[in-house]
Amino acid sequence: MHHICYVSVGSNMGNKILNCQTAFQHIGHLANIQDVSSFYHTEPWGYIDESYYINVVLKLRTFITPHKLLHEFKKIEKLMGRLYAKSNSEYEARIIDLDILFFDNFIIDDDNLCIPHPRLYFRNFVLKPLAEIAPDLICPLKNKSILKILEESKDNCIVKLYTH
Ligand code: PH2
Ligand code: MG
Ligand code: MG
Repeated sequence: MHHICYVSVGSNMGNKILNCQTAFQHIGHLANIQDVSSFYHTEPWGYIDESYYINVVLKLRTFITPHKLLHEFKKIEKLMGRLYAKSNSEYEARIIDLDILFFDNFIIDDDNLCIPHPRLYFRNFVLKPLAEIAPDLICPLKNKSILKILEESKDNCIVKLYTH
């Protein structure tokens, strides 16, 4: 049985575009990348940082379980040199961040994994690229389309299409 999964990819350190592309290569060994949104240049959400992010959303087709995918994503983040703070309650700059947004219409809420991603509704850096590739996707928790969730979003952080 295959699964369809949406993933948020973000970087705000070093060569951000290259970091995202390197992550795509690693992800390509775990899943078939079916779609890639545009790259977006985004204001840090939830904390103050001078370094804007590059954010992008992927659509994946995969045969592995959500927990296995999470585990593999953590391995990719470490392999790419991401450092983790002692505290996990504060945001900080990162080389790469891979977050599972949706996994089929699964609803998971355990110690390690929460799907749909619990903060996606408040984050235009996720909703804008996601709405570009999956406007009609229905969130199984809200029973609303991504486009509708984006329209109702109150986030006013800057999210701009990245142009070279
Ligand atoms: N990720 C965060 C916190 N804030 N802001 C932007 N613009 N992009 C991100 O990917 C991001 C963030 C936590 O993972
Ligand atoms: Mg994140
Ligand atoms: Mg993360």
